[in-house]
Amino acid sequence: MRHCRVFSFVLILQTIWFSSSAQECSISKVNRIDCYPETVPSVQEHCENRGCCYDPKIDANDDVPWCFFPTDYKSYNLTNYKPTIFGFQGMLTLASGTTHHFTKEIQQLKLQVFFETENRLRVKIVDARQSRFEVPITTPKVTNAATNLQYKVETRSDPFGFIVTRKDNGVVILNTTVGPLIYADQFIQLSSSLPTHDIYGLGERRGNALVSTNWNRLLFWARDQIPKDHANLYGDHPFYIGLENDGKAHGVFLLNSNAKEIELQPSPAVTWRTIGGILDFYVFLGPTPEAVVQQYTDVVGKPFMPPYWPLGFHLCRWGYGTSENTWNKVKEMRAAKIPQDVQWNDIDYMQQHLDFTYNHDKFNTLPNMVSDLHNNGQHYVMIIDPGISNNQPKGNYPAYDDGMELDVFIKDPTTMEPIVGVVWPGATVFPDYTHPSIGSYWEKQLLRYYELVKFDGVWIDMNEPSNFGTGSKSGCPNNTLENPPYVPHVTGGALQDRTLCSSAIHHSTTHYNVHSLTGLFEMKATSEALESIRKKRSFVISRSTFPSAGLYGGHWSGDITSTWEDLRKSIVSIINFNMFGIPMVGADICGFSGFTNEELCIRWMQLGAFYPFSRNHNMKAAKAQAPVDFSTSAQVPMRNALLKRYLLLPYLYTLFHSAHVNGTTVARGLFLEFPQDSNTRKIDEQFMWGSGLLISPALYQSASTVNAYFPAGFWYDCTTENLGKRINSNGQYETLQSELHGSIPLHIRGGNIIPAQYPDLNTKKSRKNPFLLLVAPDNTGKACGELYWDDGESLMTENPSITINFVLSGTSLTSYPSNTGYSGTMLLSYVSIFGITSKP
Ligand code: MIG
Repeated sequence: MRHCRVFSFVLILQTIWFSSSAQECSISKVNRIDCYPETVPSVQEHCENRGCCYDPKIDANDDVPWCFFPTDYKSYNLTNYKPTIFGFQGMLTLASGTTHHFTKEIQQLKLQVFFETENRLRVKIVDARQSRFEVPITTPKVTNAATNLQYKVETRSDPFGFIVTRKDNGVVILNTTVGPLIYADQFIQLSSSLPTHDIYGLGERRGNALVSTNWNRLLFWARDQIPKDHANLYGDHPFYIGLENDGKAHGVFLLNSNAKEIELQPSPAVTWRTIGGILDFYVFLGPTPEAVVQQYTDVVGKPFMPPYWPLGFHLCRWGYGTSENTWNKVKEMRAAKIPQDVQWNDIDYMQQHLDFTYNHDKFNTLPNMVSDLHNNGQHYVMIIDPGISNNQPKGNYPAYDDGMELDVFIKDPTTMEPIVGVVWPGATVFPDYTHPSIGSYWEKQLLRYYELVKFDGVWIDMNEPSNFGTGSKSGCPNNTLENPPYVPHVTGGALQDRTLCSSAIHHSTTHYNVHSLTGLFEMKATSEALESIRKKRSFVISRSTFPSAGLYGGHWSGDITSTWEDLRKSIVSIINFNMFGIPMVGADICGFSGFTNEELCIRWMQLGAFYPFSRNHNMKAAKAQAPVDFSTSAQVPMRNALLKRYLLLPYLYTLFHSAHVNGTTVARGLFLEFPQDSNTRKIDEQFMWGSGLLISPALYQSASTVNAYFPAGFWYDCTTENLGKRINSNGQYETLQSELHGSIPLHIRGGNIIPAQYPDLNTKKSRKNPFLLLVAPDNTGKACGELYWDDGESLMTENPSITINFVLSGTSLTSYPSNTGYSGTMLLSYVSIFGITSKP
């Protein structure tokens, strides 16, 4: 066997020798840039037609490119370099005599480099002669170059490449001279070296927090896809954070909504590959990971400020079947004294799955249930899907009739009539959320329904958009949007799989360009409609998201399975969406599909009590999994975990406010908080709330202990069992007790003051209880913290609030109130100072 391999290597070398000069192609395997990303057998001729180097695969499972760019591959040359008021610009011209290796390569490009802030750089490459699709989200307009730049940008002219260096230590953040720029109408590719293997983000995906750089091809195209590894899931977030060796962090964001691949390579390097739009890169210099997230949200927008009530516990399921069953669950929760703020309904509340209707037969008491919720200080959220039935009797279904009148449905490219797919109600058409009239259309529908049922928030599902068929009921035309020269390796194999035709017509462009923006723009329409209907802060949870979605709502991680593996993986979703500027995120507690069991569900309730968005939800066929559906002994740890959440809600709310104002994360991975501590880089089975609270859940079957990592410093146990017990860590693992019927391990980090409030069965009640302070001194005896408070629901434009800073120093604890507009009563009744060794 061994012998054969050596023998075939000899043959390869010969092949290369004959195909191109050995010089150009002698690139070590690790450094190769893929010239033939298609899934096809390796054919020498095909590769050489692209002017690339050929090295046949010996092992089909080998990920090393068999066709790769030679070092002297001709592509664009930079000319007309010229400093501008915002940075510099230049022309990129396809080198003369270059044969077009990719379909419809663009002859001349314009390069614009913006020194937007001292630590934010933007590099934009567009067609010099005609405009191409650009993502219609609002980003900062910068016209003057910033000063005191933390980065340096250099260019190479022939062939074109750019190099971004961190000025203070010379670390090369990006160097695109490692491969050519390819810029064809439907195939754009750029590669760069990476200064580190420690790459985070890039979603939406299932996997570890730390992304592998071992020929790892990540896919981006919104898709209704049960979460599994290596698949493109519901949202598109082409943003990564890199942690450099010394703990500094940078981020790179490609603002592009077309179907994409981002391939991470072991040298390490990255290749961006998109089949439309333009290249529009933002580079963030940090230098802390949190600063990178703040700089990213400076571009895509700061997260919305949630009302207070969604910070409570949410209960949902698909298949309550009747409003009585739904209502009974609420009553059982109350009787069992388990906190609950919000009751939800899934599609079974609707009349034949029609949006903006409810089943007057089975859900006849729905309005009464909602009043009862409101009378008890609780709230109600229901699902809305994008698909609007097109086959109701005329005059009977305004959601369709209004849409036809306003002409807001996505059109079939062949007939120019609304494109028809199949979703829950049967045949449906699809609102074009990019249409200028969509806001008034959508608000009208929601308002009409609001007159029947006084919902408080909206859950938007299926907005990838999902279609049970492929493309449309009548298929898709055969054109270059449906069958592009290159199709990224999207799950399902084709762009139109489980969604609409790529060439379907939107108001000003094609589905090909805006497909992955559907969720984002539906979130915007829904959030704005809710605000104008309720005159209060909106609450929207969406399945599909895109950068800037955090402005309008939150996300749940979709149809995960009731397994221990998915329990563990849920933490990565929480961490990632916080990095994406969407901190209101959770996973279906106890799992969505499959059958949960008592042990798994107890563990999941313990963990889920610390999701920023804490909702138990499952599918129709699965058995009931609300806390009250388990034994009374199981309910004890579930209740206690939720009470602990409610205790800490003032801290969580303060973190959400800080996210809203500063763009910081609410829940974060340890690598984000302790980038200097290399032990944290792989950890994704623990996470933090802000920088003060460490959550170390038990995630394995039959476990009664957790092997938890503690970065250097003081950590104070915050469980009832061991309250105040201190760990003085040098950066070490500790084995923590976590009995199934006990508490989830929680630790307050020395140096923090956590504002808390006596818990209650919902936030309407808990908000009236006295506050407490949990004070955790660091090794110098100091601690500080903050409390943000307001009435929890007024629009932010008319919202009196108060911020109080707390400082422990020496023997005094001082509070410093600021912006004291809030006039409600706030009573502080208890202060707990940890780690005091002698009586004060
Ligand atoms: O085709 O509304 O992810 O949470 O329960 C499935 C029914 C549609 C998918 C959502 C899930 C929801 C379900 N929906």
